[in-house]
Amino acid sequence: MVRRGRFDGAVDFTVVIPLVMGVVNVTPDSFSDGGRFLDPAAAVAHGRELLSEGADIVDVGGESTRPRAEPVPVAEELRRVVPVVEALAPHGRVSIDTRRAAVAEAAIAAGATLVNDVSASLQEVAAAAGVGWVAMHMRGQPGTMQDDPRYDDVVAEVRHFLVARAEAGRAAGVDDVWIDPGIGFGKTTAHNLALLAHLDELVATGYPVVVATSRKRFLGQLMAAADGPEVPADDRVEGSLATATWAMANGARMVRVHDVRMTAEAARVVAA
Ligand code: HH2
Repeated sequence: MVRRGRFDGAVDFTVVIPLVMGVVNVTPDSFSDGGRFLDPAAAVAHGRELLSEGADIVDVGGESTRPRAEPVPVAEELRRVVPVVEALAPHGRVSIDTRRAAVAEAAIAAGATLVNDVSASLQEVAAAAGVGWVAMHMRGQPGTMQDDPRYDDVVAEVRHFLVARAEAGRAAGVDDVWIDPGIGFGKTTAHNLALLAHLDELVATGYPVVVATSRKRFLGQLMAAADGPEVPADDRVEGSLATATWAMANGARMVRVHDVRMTAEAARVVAA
């Protein structure tokens, strides 16, 4: 989002404020908010609250992709997300967080204008509908992706994969292609930190970068006191804001978060 104005009535400024994507998980088992918004009315109310807090887009998902999550039948995923997308679309921009073409298509018909694709394979669906597409990197599948993930050079391998997927998206006819390193998707804490430390290498590809660290497990490890227990998901807000701010300051054009108000405020400050 571009913002123009003056500080202290003296200096003109034009800044590009990174976008904030707010998470609406219509699931019983998401790692941080599972079960809270499974009821469609609760999910819609939550999405509207996130929009009022400054979310530029709300990301509706009906299948948890946390480590060891069980796949959800397509009919159940459709039942969870379509009414929520339909109810939120008149109030703000909506993305659909799915790995399934049928779910993406139904959500687009209900008003979604961005496919947030952790499988990085739905470019044809996005192209056919003329909507945006986020290609995310994942090593393996959610059920097993955290079983000893290994890379020779995580930053180079993730960048190579994402550029190839982004080019496939452009070739399919998607105008609005985003790339996302997939923090926590088949990655150790060291891999996540390497990707965050070298975010500039993804930014340098020229494709706009999305980063989603919000409440993820590596933060629970990093936030823990020496020899202390891992900090639980609900108490990872400060780590989430620190890493979202880091990502924005290093060129991410969108961050996907559970805690929207504070992240939107941080986005405005980072941009300035
Ligand atoms: N992470 C999650 C879900 N969707 N989409 C993108 N583009 N990037 C991500 O890193 C990403 C994502 C996992 O987080 P969450 O939705 O909070 O949990 P769950 O998968 O358990 O529903």
